[in-house]
Amino acid sequence: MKKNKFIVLEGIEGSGKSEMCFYLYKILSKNNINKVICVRQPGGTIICEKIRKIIKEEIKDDKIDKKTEILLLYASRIQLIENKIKLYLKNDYWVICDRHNLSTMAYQIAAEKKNKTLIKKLTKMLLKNFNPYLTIYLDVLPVIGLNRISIRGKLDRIEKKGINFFTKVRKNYLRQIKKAPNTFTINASLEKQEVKKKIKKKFIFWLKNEWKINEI
Ligand code: Z5A
Repeated sequence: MKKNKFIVLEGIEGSGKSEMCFYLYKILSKNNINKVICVRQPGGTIICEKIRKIIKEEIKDDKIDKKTEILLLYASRIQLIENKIKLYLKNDYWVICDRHNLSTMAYQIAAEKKNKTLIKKLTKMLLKNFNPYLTIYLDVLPVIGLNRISIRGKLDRIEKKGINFFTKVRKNYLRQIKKAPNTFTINASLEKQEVKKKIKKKFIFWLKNEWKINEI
């Protein structure tokens, strides 16, 4: 796999990805690595944020088709990669991304198994060999993750799908993670400080070994 500074966080809702993206950012900046950006999928550019809104919204009198959803996710992903991520990587930035292709493998295959072939074809055609050099999977039990986000407030279209759906999503993640290179899993059902401690330890080990950053 080609070495790059593209790092992805994956996990179901309430696993703590958004917070941990900023935690990685902080770890890097504490170590004088200041060329870092955080982005999310779907989203991350003006066009991608518009696509995100369509994906997440519940639209009265119209229902998004499962294939439309997949195509929108890839449209947003490619837009973000080509117009932002690659440019920043080229300028020697670290790019920390909240979700990437494994999300589609986990969510859209849980929504409809027969779309696996389409997803694989789109991955091959559109992403080619462009992969994150590190993926951190935050593994939370669906009951815990859903409880965290229900405390937070109103649920969106996908969040409303319920425990059975998220149990399938998690199963897909665990299956994919086993096959994915350069990945580590963190038990994200634990208390926040404990999760941070585990991430810090593994991330710093990775930086020292993969990037030979010794001063960390
Ligand atoms: N989606 C898809 O279907 N296919 C795809 O290919 C892609 C995405 C790329 C994006 O919405 C939606 O798109 C998502 C999947 C779908 N749908 N859903 N549902 P999003 O960005 O709004 O959703 P999200 O990515 O899951 O974000 P989230 O719900 O905010 O979860 P999070 O980022 O993992 O967690 P967080 O925001 O950091 O924390 C959530 C809350 O839990 C917050 O109040 C924290 O303080 C709390 N938290 C976090 N960790 C802990 C611990 N350890 N203990 C206690 N409380 C905690």
